[in-house]
Amino acid sequence: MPPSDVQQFFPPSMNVRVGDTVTWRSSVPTPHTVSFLGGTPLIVPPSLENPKIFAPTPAPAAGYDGVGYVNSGVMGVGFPGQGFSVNFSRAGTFGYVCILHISQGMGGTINVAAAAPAPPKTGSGAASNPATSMALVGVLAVLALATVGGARLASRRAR
Ligand SMILES: [Cu+2]
Repeated sequence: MPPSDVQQFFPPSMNVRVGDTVTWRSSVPTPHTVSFLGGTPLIVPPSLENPKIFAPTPAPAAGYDGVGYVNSGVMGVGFPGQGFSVNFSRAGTFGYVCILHISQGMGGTINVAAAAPAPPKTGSGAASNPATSMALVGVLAVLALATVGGARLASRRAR
């Protein structure tokens, strides 16, 4: 049996909170994208040569609210990007796809819950902005993975 190539994100869905940042990483040579269409039409043609797909379209600095096109650009070993991060500014369920493999159903979902309530004031004066702290401690690393010949799937959560 020849080596197979599994086109999927791992894990396929993730639960985070408003203010969290999700990072996708790829360590495989197969090109992939992490693309939130956010109500925009699918970019065609879905090819590596299409500059709208090849180049990153980062999320707004204030965070992604689920509206509009956000794209990692082509990621993978040998391609410009190996990682891509999106900070989420609004609660909701946001689907994303790999434009290059959308016909194979390669997609995922980020479920964004409301931000955690602020911790009680301690009076120490050292409390930081809860949203900022959440963004720093809430970084999740997700492998957007295709496997070739049984390469190990990996998922990492940094806290
Ligand atoms: Cu893909």
